[in-house]
Amino acid sequence: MRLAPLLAVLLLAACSPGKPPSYSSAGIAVADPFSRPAPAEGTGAGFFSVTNNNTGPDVLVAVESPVAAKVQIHETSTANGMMRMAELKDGVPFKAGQTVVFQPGGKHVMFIGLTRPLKAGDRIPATLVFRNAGRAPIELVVRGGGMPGMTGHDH
Ligand SMILES: [Cu+2]
Repeated sequence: MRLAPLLAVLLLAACSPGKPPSYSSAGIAVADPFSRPAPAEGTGAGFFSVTNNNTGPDVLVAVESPVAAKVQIHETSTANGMMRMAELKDGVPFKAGQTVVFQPGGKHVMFIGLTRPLKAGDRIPATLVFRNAGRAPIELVVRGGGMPGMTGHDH
């Protein structure tokens, strides 16, 4: 019977103030959503890991946020020593039960034309829009320094 230790761990996690937030709605779980500081009218990025806990496949078709004029789903890749970003116009497919990690150097959300500065400690509202599961609202915590490797990229 492993239930008691598991409960203790869950309670501990829930009470720990430093724990990164996680969200779950419509069968979609989002862990540790975060962003980096960025100036108003600049470009910000969002990272998290997303799990499709539903029984069928799904597609993350869009991300919405009031903090930017435009929000796109991007993927960074390196070819011949050059780093480039491309918009994933068809979204990000998920199998049932699959977790996809959005992280620096890989898939990320791009906040283009920030309507306000993103400062460390801020929480940015955003909504992940899935083809089947629908809308999953989250908040990204702004933390850390600037975004090395993100400057100089033309959007
Ligand atoms: Cu990008």
